[in-house]
Amino acid sequence: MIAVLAALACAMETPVKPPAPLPPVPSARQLAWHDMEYYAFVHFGPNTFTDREWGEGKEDPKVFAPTELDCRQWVRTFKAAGMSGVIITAKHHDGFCLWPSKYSTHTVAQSSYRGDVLKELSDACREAGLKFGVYVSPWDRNHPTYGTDEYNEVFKNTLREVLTNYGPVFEVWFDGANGEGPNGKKQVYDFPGFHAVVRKLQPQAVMFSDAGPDIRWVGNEAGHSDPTCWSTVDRDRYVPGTPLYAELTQGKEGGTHWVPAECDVSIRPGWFYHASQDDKVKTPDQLVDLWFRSVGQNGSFLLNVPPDRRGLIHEKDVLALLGLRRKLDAIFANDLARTAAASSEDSRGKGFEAANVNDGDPKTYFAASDGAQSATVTLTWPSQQKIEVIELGEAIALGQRVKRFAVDAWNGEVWRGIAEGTTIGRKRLLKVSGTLAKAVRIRIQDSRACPTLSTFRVWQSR
Ligand code: FUL
Repeated sequence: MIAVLAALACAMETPVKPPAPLPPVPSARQLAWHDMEYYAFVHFGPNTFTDREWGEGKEDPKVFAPTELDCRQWVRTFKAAGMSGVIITAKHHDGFCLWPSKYSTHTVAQSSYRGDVLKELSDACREAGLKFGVYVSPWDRNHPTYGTDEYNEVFKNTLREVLTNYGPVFEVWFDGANGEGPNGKKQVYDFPGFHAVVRKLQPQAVMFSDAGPDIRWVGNEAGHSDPTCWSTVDRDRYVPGTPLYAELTQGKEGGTHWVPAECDVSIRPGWFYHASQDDKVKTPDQLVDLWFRSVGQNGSFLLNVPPDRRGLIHEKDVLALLGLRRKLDAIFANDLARTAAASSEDSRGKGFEAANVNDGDPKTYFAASDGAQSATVTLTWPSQQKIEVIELGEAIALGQRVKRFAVDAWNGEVWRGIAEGTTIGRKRLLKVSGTLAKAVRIRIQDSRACPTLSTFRVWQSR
């Protein structure tokens, strides 16, 4: 008897082990990137002044002539909009460098503007606490060595400049476009060599392309993923410039590598500023919709906001960005889950209880027992609530697991289905427009391994 009691006491004290990770899992740099969620894209260069989208590289660099360039105005705007960072076209396909590169004669140094845009922007970001990232186009329609092996060395040297002189870089954006150079030749890129330079100089930076290695293009330039969105793909099937569109949008269940989706889109029809598009800036409502279809579908939202010929973010774009912020603040006004009692019969034990989903701490999570492929977590209030949005999130550090789920509401008498879906991933947002409920529950119906849930929020809007 005593032995049995002792064994029992010992069993009770033994902490419950966390679920084993389900590979592939995100790297530390990818986890940090996931948390950035929403950041700005900036297309700026000679195209801004020639009214083009793809410059030919033959433009006189003097056309680049912003009259009131103020990167602090950009960063102030992005910060007020709630963005976490900026990625700028340090070099677009026309080859023009926004910094005075030693390896090109087509740069700000030869332009009418003699400053260093990368320096101004990276300084402004540091002051404001925003992260700084760079788009460096491998395709270069200006450089005389393009199409030869020598160009790969030139490109590595330009990367070295950009990655050494402007402080920490959170993301390096490699575009997939690969056309002819000034000599009509195509380039065979040394991507392994480019990647090695980035890893050496900015080990915390994630690299983007339609083949990763760290972050993938979402397969469209419309700013959304798919309601089914896995952070995994069979990465080795991809080479930059040969996208597998549908797979990029949905990812692949059971894919070999963790390469999450980034949803890029412009706030205007073009990536560069065109005065003729001043009346075509996306509305706050359109941007809210994209928020739900990017951030709310396990992606990040990379929203392009192109500076105008003054070198400022145009008033109309500022209004749209602040309008989006106001709407998001109103939608995500009050997390009712914080006042609910969380329960589940499926917890794997101490440390992994249902209460971890609504404690406001994304690091703690609910987890089911090993071998389970389903689980239910319920939030209950003493009185009826009116709810607009459900937010779910998995403990993605352990891998993406959930394949199918449903959400139900209890009106005091019956449970009624209010939402259902496939994947969850880092964040899944579900609109449930004014549902009245005394309790809500998520039923995870299928999962690749025992399900985890770090977040279950229930938003009341104002
Ligand atoms: C594309 C480029 O060709 C466009 O000019 C733009 O930079 C967009 C974000 O990526 O592939």
